[in-house]
Amino acid sequence: MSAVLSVPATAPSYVKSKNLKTWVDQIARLTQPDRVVWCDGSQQEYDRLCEELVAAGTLRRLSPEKRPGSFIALSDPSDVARVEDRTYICSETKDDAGPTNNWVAPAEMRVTLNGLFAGSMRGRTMYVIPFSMGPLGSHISQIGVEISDSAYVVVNMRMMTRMGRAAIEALGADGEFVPCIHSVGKPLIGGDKRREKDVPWPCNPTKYIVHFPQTREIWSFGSGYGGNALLGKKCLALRIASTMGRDAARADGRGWLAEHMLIVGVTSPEGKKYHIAAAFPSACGKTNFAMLIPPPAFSGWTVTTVGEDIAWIKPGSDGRLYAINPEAGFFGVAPGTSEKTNRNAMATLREDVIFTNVALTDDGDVWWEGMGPAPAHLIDWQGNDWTPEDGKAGRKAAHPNARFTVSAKQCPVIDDDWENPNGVPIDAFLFGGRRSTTVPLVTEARDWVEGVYMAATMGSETTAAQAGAQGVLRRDPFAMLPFCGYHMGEYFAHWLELGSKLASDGFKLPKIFTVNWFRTDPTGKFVWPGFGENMRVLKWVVDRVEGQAAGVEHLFGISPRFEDMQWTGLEFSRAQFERIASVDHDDWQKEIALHSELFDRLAGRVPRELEQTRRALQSRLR
Ligand code: SAT
Ligand code: MN
Repeated sequence: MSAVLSVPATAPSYVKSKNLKTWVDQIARLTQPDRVVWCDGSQQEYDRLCEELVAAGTLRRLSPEKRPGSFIALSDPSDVARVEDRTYICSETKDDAGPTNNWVAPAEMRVTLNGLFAGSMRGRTMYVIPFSMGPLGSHISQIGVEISDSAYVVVNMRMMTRMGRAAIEALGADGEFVPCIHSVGKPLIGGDKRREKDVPWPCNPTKYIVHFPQTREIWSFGSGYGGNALLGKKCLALRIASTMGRDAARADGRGWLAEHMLIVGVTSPEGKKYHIAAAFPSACGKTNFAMLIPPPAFSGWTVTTVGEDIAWIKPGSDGRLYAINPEAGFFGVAPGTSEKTNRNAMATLREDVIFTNVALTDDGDVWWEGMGPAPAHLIDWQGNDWTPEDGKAGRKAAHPNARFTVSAKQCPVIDDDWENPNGVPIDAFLFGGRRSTTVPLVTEARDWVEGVYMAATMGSETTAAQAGAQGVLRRDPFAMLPFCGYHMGEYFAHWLELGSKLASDGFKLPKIFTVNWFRTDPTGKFVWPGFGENMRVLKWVVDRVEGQAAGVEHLFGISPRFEDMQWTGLEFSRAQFERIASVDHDDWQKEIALHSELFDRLAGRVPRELEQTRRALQSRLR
């Protein structure tokens, strides 16, 4: 059982780190909780907290027959996605954060945060949540400790990370940890007079998601939603870790990469295994791609999941780049997931899942748009009655950014090496945005610089994963726009420098490709079937890695012709292929203007090689 302690917090005897104890005391003095609980990560603790969350109305237990061990949470309607405009990188200088991040001077932000957090946990329990990003005790893992007043955060963190006593033991007496402070806000919500215990999803209209890269601290206020509240994920494993990887380059001349990438293993019928890391913006199908089931015509090929959201990538001692998945669970988008689109995800979700903002069926199960035919009656994500008539009127039963939280171990195609502390060797990087026009199905970069250019200038139409308008085309370099913890121009330079350093050290660098599954026809329908059929693209990619597939050079890289891809088992005509593979000069004139716009925005910090690549592309267009 976890230790329940009164304030001041006496830590359990297995906590050896003085720094940790001092910091916990300090935060308890600031936030003034009624009690402090050190989380040990045990099953009993998880079960007890789930019971408490059920009693508080935050969680509802699903049918033990239909969905054993599972729960549904319905959030406050104002707290359903990451809040990018409330997310800050508080580096010493504004220039360090760069023009794509919000910045406030650290000292000023500390004053604001101290004001918000002072007494913010009064009447509440403060949980101390130790966790490891990466396998426990591995040399490449990072320990974090999240302090939170949300039990929902505790139970989600237990699935998403290696959480509890073992992380404290890995920290030992002198280990370093990333301090993460999270509060959903003050007990009285938004000025109304309900008691906190009557509010099933406490949160605050004021939200701040703040990173201090220099001191490697995270402070998050006001939101209980995944990416804003589970601080090991985007905040630590991407924003803080990306700065760690850059800082490491200053020390060893190489450094490493923290990327918004899934990692898959692809095994050929001959038994040769490849590993691909692929970056897509949030809610663009990373989870589906990570669990891809090859179509029948590809019998003998298997795809296994190493990770579905984040990759940490480091140079190995054998001249290759290795990637690990720092997470232990999946926080995936539910809508659109079905037996047809992602059978492996559906199998992963059979039991022991926390669903957030999906719809509840009358028999105690879950439903969401895209799962299959809608039942005659549901409780929607806002707790209201819902019938298919409402659906026809355009009211969604599940929020478009509804999520599932589940342990990666439950995935039927989890890769044997998914917890290998050395990671897996990467053969290719894929970068893909959501583009209804312009960008062809797949293009190989001719070299590292051209690949970095493709990734740097990537655009994507926005989704429900971030608060704000959907379907707006924006530049999302490397799918890292909301997740890079320092100046984006410097991030490009880090990629380029790592590549050239490793090349001169005799490394075999992964090939770089850009992909787009999302081209539409004039009626707005996707032309490419996607999902399992993406195996056809994967095969072309691994054949290119082997030097075995043909393609043609065009404006900005090499793409397959119709006859260069395998079509058995799919009715897909040359004309359809043309729709998703064409490179239109007028479209590319407009596209390259958007590249220039991005580079202008990063004024003076875009590496020379990328400027040259843009100019070369421009002159080929003329
Ligand atoms: O909300 S999360 O950041 O955890 C998921 C995502 O938007 O990619
Ligand atoms: Mn993501």
